[in-house]
Amino acid sequence: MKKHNLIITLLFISIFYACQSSGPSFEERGLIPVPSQINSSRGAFELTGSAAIQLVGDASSLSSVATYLADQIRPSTGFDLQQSESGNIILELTGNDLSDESYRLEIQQDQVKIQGNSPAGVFYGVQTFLQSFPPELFSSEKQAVKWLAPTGTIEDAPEYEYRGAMLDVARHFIGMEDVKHFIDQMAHLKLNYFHLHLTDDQGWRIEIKSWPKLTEIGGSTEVGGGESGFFTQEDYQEIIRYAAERFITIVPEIDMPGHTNAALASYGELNPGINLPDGDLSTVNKPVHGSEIDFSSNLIIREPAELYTGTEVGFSTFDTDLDLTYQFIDDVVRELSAITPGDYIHIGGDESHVTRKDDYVVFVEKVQEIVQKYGKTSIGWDEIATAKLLSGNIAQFWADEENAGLAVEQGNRILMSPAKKAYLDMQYDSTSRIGLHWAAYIELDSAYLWDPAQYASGISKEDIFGIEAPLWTETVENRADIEYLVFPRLAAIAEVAWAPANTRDWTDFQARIKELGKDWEAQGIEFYRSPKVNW
Ligand code: TNX
Repeated sequence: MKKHNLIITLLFISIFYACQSSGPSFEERGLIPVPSQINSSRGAFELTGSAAIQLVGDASSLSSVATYLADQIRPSTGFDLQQSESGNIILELTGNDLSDESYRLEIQQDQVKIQGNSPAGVFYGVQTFLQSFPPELFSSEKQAVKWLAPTGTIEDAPEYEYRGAMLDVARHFIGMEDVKHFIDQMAHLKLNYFHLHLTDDQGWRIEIKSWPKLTEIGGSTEVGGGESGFFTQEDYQEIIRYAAERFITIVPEIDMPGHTNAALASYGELNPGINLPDGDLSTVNKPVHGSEIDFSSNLIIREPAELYTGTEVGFSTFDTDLDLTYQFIDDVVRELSAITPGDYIHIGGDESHVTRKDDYVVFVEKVQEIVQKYGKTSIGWDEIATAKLLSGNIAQFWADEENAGLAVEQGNRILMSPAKKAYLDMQYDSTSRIGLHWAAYIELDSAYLWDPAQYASGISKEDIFGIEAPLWTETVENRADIEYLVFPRLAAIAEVAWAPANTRDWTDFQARIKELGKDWEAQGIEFYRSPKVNW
């Protein structure tokens, strides 16, 4: 009889737990980037049509987060979440520190609470909350699914302040809808800076009203000579707003003094043709497309360069001795700064192979001053550290450890984008249908398995401003190409940037990315099925 009782009791206990744990745990939901701390309780929260959002704290600064959450949930569930004082999904601003991106997410059976000291923190809590539901949540069409999220508490904060991705819209122009799609995915991965590579030899993609031919002529073509385009200043501001709603700051790049053929094709008067080493014509480089030199009089005849649709670079340069060059840059930086709310302007500075070294240094120093004059801080590729950097300026490490070291020695911080790990345009392996491989083949495990603070000698944790994954588009023409190279690797880089190295684990990531893959499938994203994952 006693034994009988025990069996019945055990039966009840197991039925109780079976009912409680009616959904997967957080661990099984595949949260990426991995949160700092997860405490699972065995239960589930069910999202239903009667759910509503309650704002606590400064409601005005949270209302855009609430709108975002409702917009994300509506298509797949059909629920139209309203704001209500008794809502069971509570978004709470617990402090007033905009630089604090941490959050706390508590899911109970009948209530959800997402707290942060800044709206960004609350927003990241919302991202984790969304990832806690079945993948169908991310579908754009209504799904017949029981919307269960596991109960428990998550406390989380990012390791690095700058977590970015870059899109090269110069080599191939990438239009508004694809840019927004890219931003949407960045937001899901808690990335907060979006670097737009707006100009290069093959195209100038941002309208500058005082120099209209930049886009009329310089924006008229792209790699391969296909149909291209550019962003008007209004388009650009639409991107800024769309990103800002997702707590993403735009970093616009004007690449110079090299990578400037599109500008030199638009305005012949800027085209040096040549860097004249005072009178010594024997060491003169060949004129840059279009301009000519009259060797008898030592005179440069400035003509527009030809538009360029190839992929080899390193042949173009601004004339670093020409006053007009700096007037031009002043106009560009002035117009761009006026429509860029973020702190940073990226000044490029890479691969200026036909600019003489001394000229390059003078140029970078002058351009930094112009950027500072308009209230912004410069970021530049690691070569800029060969110049004297202004305090607070950032060097973006992509290839040269020595350059990055020069920046650290000057007391400047580093944005880590080592090409061998973080370049999204590198092929996965020799069979990848697009991509380059000059730096490395980068399979998913390689993109994941590195620690920015250990990667390069002379760069330690305190020197690192953040991590960025650039997508160069020499071989990328459309959304399918973008998706193939960016996913799943961007998720790996996002976790490298968000989670401390000692909380990351490749085996665990393999299991979680499989779940995230289902979210991508629900959105119709054609990601690369890396053989490193059992999808
Ligand atoms: C190097 S990275 C470049 C780009 C190319 C890229 C291709 C850097 C600062 N310069 O101009 O698009 O390689 O991977």
